[in-house]
Amino acid sequence: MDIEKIRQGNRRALAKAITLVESKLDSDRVKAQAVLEQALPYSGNSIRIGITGIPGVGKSTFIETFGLYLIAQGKKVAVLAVDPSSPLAGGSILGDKTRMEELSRNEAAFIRPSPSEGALGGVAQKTRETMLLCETAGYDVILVETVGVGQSEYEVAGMVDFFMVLMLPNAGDELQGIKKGIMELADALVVNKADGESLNLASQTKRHYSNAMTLLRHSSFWTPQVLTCSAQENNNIDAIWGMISDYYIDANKNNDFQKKRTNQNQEWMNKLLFEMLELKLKQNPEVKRQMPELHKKVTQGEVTPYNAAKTLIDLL
Ligand SMILES: Nc1nc2c(ncn2[C@@H]2O[C@H](COP(=O)(O)OP(=O)(O)OP(=O)(O)O)[C@@H](O)[C@H]2O)c(=O)[nH]1
Ligand SMILES: [Mg+2]
Repeated sequence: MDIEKIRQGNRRALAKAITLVESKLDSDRVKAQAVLEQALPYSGNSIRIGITGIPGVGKSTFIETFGLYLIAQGKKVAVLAVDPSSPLAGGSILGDKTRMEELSRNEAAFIRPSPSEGALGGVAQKTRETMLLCETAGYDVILVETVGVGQSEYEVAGMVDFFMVLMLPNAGDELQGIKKGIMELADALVVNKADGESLNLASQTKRHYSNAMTLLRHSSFWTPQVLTCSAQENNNIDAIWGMISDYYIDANKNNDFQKKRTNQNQEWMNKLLFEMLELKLKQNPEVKRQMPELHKKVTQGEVTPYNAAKTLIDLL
């Protein structure tokens, strides 16, 4: 694998490296890790932005408009997706490239649909690694899209610098199916579709969430913002980039930017470690052999659950 070609912005080389990273073969995994270690010194120079929201809120439309705006500012933009709902290759998010037609045709944009379900670390692992490759290829802004249902929002929040939740303009709609936990992770709530007849409603919704947000715990140097925009009419998109730029400046003041990434990496490493441990345990032939027997003994009250677990773990 030619890291130089990736660095020069060769799209084919980048796509090839991503395919390697996404491969399910154990032999490819080893190769992929070698490529990633070569890429590491050149990665990290981007701002990573997570975008979530319920189906239909306008994520794809927003990414099209926002991505084109960033490109007009001279940025190179990569769009990745974490879509746990679609185990089929290709995923469903970003499948609708029609909503990102102009962006997908732009030379300064790189759009990659969600990988199919991965082994260790799942889809999130592959997206993290793809992100590093995109950075090596010189993409300045990485947009990671996920649909706001399930667990993937938490995974995306854990891999980006700035996490944004798109909302619909109808206040009172009990947080619009967005869990409170997600609100706590959000660096910004953006009420999309603030246009036409929804303009007033969007302002009301903004006030509603501004109030709601002040009640939430936020363990960060940054005070989450609530904004409105229209992805369709290209309104207030510049304000959103302005906010993220402010965040970047704030985050760099006390080295919080790097600290956040370091924490994310360490947490991820620990998560992988436990996953690997579990896998090793499950694959151990002696564990496999003794497990059913021990289950039975626990059921029959002959062995305590503690001792049964200890017996198995001691086999490793
Ligand atoms: N009025 C208005 N409509 C919008 C805006 N943004 C998106 N839409 C419309 O809302 C619908 C859904 O937009 P998408 O961008 O596909 O939404 P999404 O969040 O990507 O949806 P999923 O991919 O299904 O999760 C489309 O019909 C868009 O044209 C906006 O700013 N204003
Ligand atoms: Mg979409």
